[in-house]
Amino acid sequence: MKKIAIFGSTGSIGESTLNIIRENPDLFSAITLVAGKNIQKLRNQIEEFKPKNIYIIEQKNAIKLKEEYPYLNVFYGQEGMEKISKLTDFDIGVSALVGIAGLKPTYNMIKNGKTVALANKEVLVAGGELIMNTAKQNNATLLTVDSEHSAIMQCLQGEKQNPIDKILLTASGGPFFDKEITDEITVEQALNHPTWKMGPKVTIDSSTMMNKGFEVIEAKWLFDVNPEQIQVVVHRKSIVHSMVQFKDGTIMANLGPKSMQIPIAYALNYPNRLINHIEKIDLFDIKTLTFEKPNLEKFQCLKLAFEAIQKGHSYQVVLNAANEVLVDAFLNKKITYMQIPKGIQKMLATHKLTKLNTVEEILALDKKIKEETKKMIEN
Ligand code: MN3
Repeated sequence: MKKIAIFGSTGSIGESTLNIIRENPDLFSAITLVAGKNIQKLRNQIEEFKPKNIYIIEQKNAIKLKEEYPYLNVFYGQEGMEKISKLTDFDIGVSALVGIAGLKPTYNMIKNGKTVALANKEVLVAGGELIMNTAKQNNATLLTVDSEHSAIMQCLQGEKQNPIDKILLTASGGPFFDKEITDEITVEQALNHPTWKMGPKVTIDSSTMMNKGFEVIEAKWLFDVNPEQIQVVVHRKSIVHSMVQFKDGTIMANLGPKSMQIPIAYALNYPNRLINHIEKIDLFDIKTLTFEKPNLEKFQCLKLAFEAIQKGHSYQVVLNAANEVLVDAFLNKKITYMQIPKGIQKMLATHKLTKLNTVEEILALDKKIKEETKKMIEN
């Protein structure tokens, strides 16, 4: 029986993880549930999954839950997050908190040499170099539940001795792949993603292809390749989840249904596959698969992500922080669509490479860039 600690249990990755635990009660249990503000959802999860440790942000909610469930270890606030992420009573930690807030708790788990299933993008985009070094030093295992990276991980299974020639990272292309990108693009148009239903920030990142840029950065760190070895391949049907090309010309591809539950289950039960009830794909229904090259002049955000990799780790922190503030400003109709890449470019241009040795240094740079980006938008 594997004990799972879920950081972000009330979000969509958290719920999918609990789904898998629910369907496989003899294989998994949820020992730790970390939620944000949604006390009622957390309460339902406590009733059903009987965890040992829980976290909720606000103290008053923590007090309530302690009264209702006196046998639970209840944590809250920043200090509570430090403590709960340093517990070692679990087998796999699922890192699915939203935003940069996920970085420190994930770092703590890795520092303790634990196995972590990564869903939070910031952990590698902002934490890249530090996270990978810390994992190596402490013998921690990093698994990923991002569908593309899970696909790559699966393509690399049993291929340790074979160097990678290229990673072929697939992308759906978003709503504007076949359209022109102009300043007239509205929030509503950008939020209308053709294949995936996601939160507003990620949906905008998908439309600008910044989401793919972040995934290029993740792939660079996870699989230890150079940016020239990563080719983004636009594949509109999202049937191929990514591929690896080897030096002999062989391409290994991972195909399957569009369901987050599959990569999550693969990480939880790694390296074994779990049986599920998800509808299988029928190749005769699909008939054709298409692959296209993204235009980096059109998708400036993707180009900027490649630039940030070339320039080094601290540039990736800047890219992520500036993007977050600019996307928020676009969603609140303070800036136009094209001002997102323009703003990021400005922030990258004024940055100088700095060595980031601790999580605190990364968080400080993140904060500084966010403040500067806000100031830039106001002017
Ligand atoms: Mn993905």
